[in-house]
Amino acid sequence: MRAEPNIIITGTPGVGKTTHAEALAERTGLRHVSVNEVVKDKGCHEGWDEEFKSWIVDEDKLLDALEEDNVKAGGCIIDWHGCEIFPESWIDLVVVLRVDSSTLYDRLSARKYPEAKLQENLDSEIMEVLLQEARDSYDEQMVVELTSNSTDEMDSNVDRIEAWIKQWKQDQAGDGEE
Ligand code: DAT
Repeated sequence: MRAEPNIIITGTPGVGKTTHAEALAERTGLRHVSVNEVVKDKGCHEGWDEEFKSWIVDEDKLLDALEEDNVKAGGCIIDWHGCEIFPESWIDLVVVLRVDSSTLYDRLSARKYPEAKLQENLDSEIMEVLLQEARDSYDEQMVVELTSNSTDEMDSNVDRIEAWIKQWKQDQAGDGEE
């Protein structure tokens, strides 16, 4: 039983996961867990992929590191371009952020992604790979798809998730009293 929920913010690189997670952490006091940073800092990888300029993640090591960090106790906003590795029992809500292709192209170009990596991520967004992964891995009611093309959309997403957290806590408190 968790006193505070665990929320995954997932989606293709560039959709706005980090920006959303940081805004939510600031507003709610929940902890932003950047999985990319855990992978890097705790060495949860099998080396560096030069073509894709990214770490080759060792999922077992990553889960061990998150377990050691007591993530399953709750109160975490988990930010990663994947969600299927987390046990369903750890998670209360999965937010999948989506963007239009042209917006994603601009954001990933600004990051100077190599061509192959940029194209792969654009394809992944068009094919709804992360949305499908979330739907395959979690109960349908736990998965929410939100668009993140503009700052207005981001503000409204953050409001909505904050309201969801408040409601979740009220529900938990209510359950405890019965
Ligand atoms: P991610 O963590 O998914 O890779 P990010 O949070 O680093 O994405 O955002 C990538 C860039 O896009 C960054 O410059 C901030 C900008 N951005 C993200 N979400 C946005 C939104 N809803 N409206 C406008 N800009 C956004």
